Amino acid sequence: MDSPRRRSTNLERAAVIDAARAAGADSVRIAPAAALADTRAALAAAFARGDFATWPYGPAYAERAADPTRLLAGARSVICIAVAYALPVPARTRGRGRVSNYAWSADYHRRLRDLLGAVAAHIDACAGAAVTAIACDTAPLAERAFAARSGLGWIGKHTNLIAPGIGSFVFLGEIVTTLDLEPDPPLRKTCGTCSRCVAACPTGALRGDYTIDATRCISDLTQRTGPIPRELRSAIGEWIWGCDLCQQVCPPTQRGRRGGASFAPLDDETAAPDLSALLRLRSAEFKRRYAQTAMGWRGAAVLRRNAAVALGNGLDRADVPVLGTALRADPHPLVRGHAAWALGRIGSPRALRLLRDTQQRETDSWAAAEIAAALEPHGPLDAL
Ligand code: B12
Ligand code: SF4
Ligand code: SF4
Repeated sequence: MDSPRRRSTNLERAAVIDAARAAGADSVRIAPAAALADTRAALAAAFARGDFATWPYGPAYAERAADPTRLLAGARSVICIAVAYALPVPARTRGRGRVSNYAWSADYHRRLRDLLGAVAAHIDACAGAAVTAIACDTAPLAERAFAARSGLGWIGKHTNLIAPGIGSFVFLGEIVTTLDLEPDPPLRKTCGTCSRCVAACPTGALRGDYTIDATRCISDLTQRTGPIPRELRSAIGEWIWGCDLCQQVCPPTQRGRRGGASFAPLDDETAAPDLSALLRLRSAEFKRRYAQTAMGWRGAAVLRRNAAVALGNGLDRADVPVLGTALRADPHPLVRGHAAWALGRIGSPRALRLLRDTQQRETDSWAAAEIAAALEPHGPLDAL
């Protein structure tokens, strides 16, 4: 690799792919780094529709994400890698929440960064110069679009990249380089007439035309820091971080390869947390148990809020006392307000009494409004 700008030989291309595989990539393909005009337009259209209104994305992000030369001046190639992470889902048990498979083990951002960094360092050493930049989730790069362009997979109606033989439970990562590596062709595949993911989505986030209203996606709802819109709370079910429903029903994903043992849950509480315990989670325990996973970036109060919603959806009167304690004593109005909603959803006489008793004492106006809303009659559930 004496001249970073010339088209690589097959040997150099093979060396890059071998290095990525040796570092742990399950699949590696290469795309040209030329800007993707149709992706820029697709991103801009999605942002204009408000599909990503909860994210700080706009026209400037669309420009940057569609053009790898914004990440690395003179970029010629994007080495796209996929790492499989799917493992069998624990049996569902009453009182336990659901966590998306991607967040069960050590945070994938760090793992992918290590993998990509090792390959990039190898390429730089061979080139005798710094010719790489890496991206995984945090850099402004349309990762799925470049992965699709490289033929790493195709984008399904659930909007995730589906890698042949592996499915969509893959993390993506990219090494952008000024090396001119021989690119791979894109796959010519679509979902055809299948629309199982669209039917499986409980919030109607998927439109079926390969776009998503991310503001309705449970993955977004469980990760945002503010209140979850009331009308979407019941559709969240017991998910307390992320959601896998659209991928679990996806045929090529069901047939796909499993991830390695290092993606196994850190412990039972990580993959299927006890919801009552999660509702009482405090900072020290949060740091010990969750800070090293992908659930670690929003803090303990967000997980307590999510536990409150999941307990409300469990409709179990046995959970009224723990929700009552959160309603009266949680330090965060966000948690108190969602606990109020959960008690209203359970709607037992004791739950309603707790709401009434707390109503006058609540000092936060948003939480007080939640208590008032929870005490309003809400149809058939009142009869439970
Ligand atoms: C913001 C974000 C989210 C948001 C929005 C998700 C979304 N669908 O965009 C939320 C919080 C909802 C989310 C959820 C999840 N995410 Co996320 N997320 C991202 C992030 C940081 C940015 C995505 C983005 O820019 N979205 C904006 C949309 C408009 O752009 P896009 O998806 O990149 O590209 C679409 C369009 O541009 C269009 N498109 C592109 N080119 C073209 C060309 C033409 C002609 C047309 C018509 C369309 C078109 O198709 C693409 C797919 O829809 C990426 C990392 C990254 N930088 O890419 C990870 C990423 C997409 N997420 C990932 C994962 C794992 C997830 C979850 C599975 C986690 C979970 N289980 O909860 C879910 C999946 C939910 C779902 N059904 O999509 C992986 C996806 C892996 C894969 N196999 O595709 C990524 C790539 C992270 C990574 N490095 O591995 N995520
Ligand atoms: S992750 Fe869940 S909520 Fe989001 S689109 Fe898929 S099924 Fe719908
Ligand atoms: S479930 Fe069907 S429509 Fe949805 S992504 Fe998978 S193959 Fe495509």
